[in-house]
Amino acid sequence: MEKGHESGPNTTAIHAGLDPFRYQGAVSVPIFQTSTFAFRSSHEGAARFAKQEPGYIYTRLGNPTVDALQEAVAALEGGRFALATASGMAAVSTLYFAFLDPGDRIVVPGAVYGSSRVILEKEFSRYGVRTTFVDTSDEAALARALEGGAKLLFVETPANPTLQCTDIERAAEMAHAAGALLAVDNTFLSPHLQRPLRHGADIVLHSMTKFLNGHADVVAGILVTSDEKLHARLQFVLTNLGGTIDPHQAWLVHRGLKTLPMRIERAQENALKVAEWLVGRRGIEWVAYPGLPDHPGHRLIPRQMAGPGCLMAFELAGGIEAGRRLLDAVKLMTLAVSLGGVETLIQHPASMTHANVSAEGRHEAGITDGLVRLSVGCEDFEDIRADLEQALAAAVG
Ligand code: LCS
Repeated sequence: MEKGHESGPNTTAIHAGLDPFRYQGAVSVPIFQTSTFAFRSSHEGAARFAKQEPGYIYTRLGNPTVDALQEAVAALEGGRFALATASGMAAVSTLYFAFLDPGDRIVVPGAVYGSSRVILEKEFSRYGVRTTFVDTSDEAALARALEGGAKLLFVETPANPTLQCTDIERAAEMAHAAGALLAVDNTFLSPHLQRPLRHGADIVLHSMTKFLNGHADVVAGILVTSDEKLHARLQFVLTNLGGTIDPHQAWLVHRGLKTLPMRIERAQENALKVAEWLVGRRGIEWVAYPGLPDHPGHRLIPRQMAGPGCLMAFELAGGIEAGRRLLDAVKLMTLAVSLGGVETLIQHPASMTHANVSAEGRHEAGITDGLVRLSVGCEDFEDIRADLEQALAAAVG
């Protein structure tokens, strides 16, 4: 290939992290299902521990299958380093543990994944970490929240489940001016549609349970950065606290990753059609989807997002009762939490993913009781539409 040629997203997803001739020509990276690695001599063991010689020691500290996945995700995010974790929450808690000391302040949107919020309120508060919740899509409010300085600004964009979008470049400028690091949870879009490091974020994390794996069969997470010091800090905390990924889990995610661009493109095409079909339909109060021109996040396409993604939220006339009837009436769509798989999933955040957030917290974050979240998958659009149509008829008549 000519000098300076940069691989496209499909090529990167399929080939990054794989060198068949490293493993006897194996085109799929082998699963190194081993907890520990033998040393040829006491000298070699000591040299590996002292980092004087390369080589594996123990799977919590490093494993070839895990390395292949980390290389691939780092390449997709345009980052230098990645650390795969046992779950998305292991990535979030590693981030918090790595950078928050007693007395430090973290600024986060009220609308984040329920557990990312709850561990700050219930656990990190025990160590004297202070949390300020703010709508990070509102620049004036974000500037006020960062007054007086902070250690970490942690943004989810689009946010779970309200789909509020935050301008990453502005957030990075404001965070850095306040002396804070910017970490972005990129789970909702994946690196195929958004690469926060390019826009000034210091760290990107994912629940790989979602789009990166894409097949609803693994729980995993990852942390990506281009900063060697931040990586070293995250690695120290992750490998010592122990939220590392298992090689088999890593292999499954790596397999799923290869079709990431294709899955996202297909599901996103469906999502746009579903959102357009829902708007103005009888019984639908509003639809929140960044692909709709009236969504406040729409202005960030294509500046920071290559597309609006596959998630949307909508509110039914008749609130929570109508929402329950809808969830009970779906036939093709699956009533389940999680998102980002090939199958369309529907759920009710107030009673499910965000039930652990107080009613007041949900209210402030815009998570209304009647909000229904849809993760549109790769099925045929006409089948999704027909299912929605019959379920809506059952819910709102
Ligand atoms: N970050 C985001 C944006 C998420 O949506 C989730 C999980 C996590 C982090 C945590 O990842 P996990 O540990 O589950 O891999 N979100 C879920 C959701 O919306 N429904 O079920 C899980």
